[in-house]
Amino acid sequence: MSRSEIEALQLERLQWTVRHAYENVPLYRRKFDEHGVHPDDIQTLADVAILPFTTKEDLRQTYPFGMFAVPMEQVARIHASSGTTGRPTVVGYTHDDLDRWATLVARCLRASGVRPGMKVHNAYGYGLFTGGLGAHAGIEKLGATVIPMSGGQTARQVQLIRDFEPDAIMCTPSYLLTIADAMEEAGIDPRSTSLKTAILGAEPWTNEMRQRLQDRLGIDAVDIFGLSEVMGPGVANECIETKDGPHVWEDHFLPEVIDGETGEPLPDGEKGELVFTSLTKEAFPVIRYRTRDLTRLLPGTARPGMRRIEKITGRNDDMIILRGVNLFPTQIEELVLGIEHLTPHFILELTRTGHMDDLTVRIERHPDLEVEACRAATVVLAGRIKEFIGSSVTVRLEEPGTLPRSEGKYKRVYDLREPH
Ligand code: ADP
Ligand code: K
Repeated sequence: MSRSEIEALQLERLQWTVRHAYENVPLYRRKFDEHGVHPDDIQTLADVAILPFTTKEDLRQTYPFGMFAVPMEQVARIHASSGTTGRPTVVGYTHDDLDRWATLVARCLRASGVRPGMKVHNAYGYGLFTGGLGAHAGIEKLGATVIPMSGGQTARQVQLIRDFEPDAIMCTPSYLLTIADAMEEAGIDPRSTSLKTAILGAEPWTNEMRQRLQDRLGIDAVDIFGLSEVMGPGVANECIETKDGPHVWEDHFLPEVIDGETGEPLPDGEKGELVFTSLTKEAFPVIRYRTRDLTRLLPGTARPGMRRIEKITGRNDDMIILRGVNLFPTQIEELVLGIEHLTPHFILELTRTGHMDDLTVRIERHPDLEVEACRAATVVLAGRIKEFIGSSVTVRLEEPGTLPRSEGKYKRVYDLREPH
């Protein structure tokens, strides 16, 4: 579809969604009324900006099913967010919602180079988390063969990858790193397996991490983005031919980027908080949902009708404030992976002495390289971080295999400061 065809479809679907939400979800009706807005006011796409935002707090207040827009007997499935940052939030899907979701994940897989007839190893966790079942249905919908492995049991994952010879894998980027390590431990060269493509998401990761994973496993690594409140995985996906940030499937979602402080919409190209309005969801429509993810909207490339988002490297909740400087774990990841002797296995610890916050980067040394060279690399890292954030941090070299390994979404930051 061309840009103008997409926009025409978006307007029609936006008008339907806004009315559907207003008529069937008391919270939306109350918020619209308080704001003095009505579904009839939506005459153009830009009119979306007159509508009030929806936040995770709205979902918590209506826990568990208060924001469902259809009677319960029409809800075919329930999921809950993994609750990385607090109480889980609950979402629901009608049969048609599930069908559209599967179709969108199938579209993501196709954009990633997967084709009917290929085998896909699905290592996203199955259960309430949208990752596992969301990916599963999309693989089936595409006409590929799904291997429903779920997360964990890493040695078994490696064995099944060897025995079943999948073409593609879906998991978090940090878990793929764990799997690559386990392959080496099992005496398997990670470049020698049948895998050609990895569709990675559910947590922020950098282009430097992409490069490492691609080199180490001899694969293409493609970014898939999504969140439970908006649907689950498959809201946006990179195209394998460009790998330049996920294209948003704009026939089903209307993205905006806003100034997180003022709530004002920002023009395309400016960085801010990503906001989504669903356009086709029946059971759980969302109006201007604030994701807290930070990115910018860019023109489409491989799929010119749709806009892209810049690869998401942080969300508001992950931000570390160290002595007044804002810092994202992915910024450290970028610096770490720019130094050849350092491994991607690191965690960040925040501590406090008196009124002073301290950041310690604990990083594993490379098992095959000289300890002294690794130690020298940590000094280089400390220097680059100081240059980048303007204050000193401690970098501690750890023995190989001693830091926690990812089994899904990786916990990179440990805040050991006293509650304040
Ligand atoms: P939770 O909020 O509990 O983590 P979800 O499982 O729905 O719940 O996670 C959605 C969030 O995961 C997104 O808002 C985003 O922060 C992160 N995320 C998902 N996919 C990606 C991706 N490809 N890149 C960066 N972050 C991602
Ligand atoms: K996620």
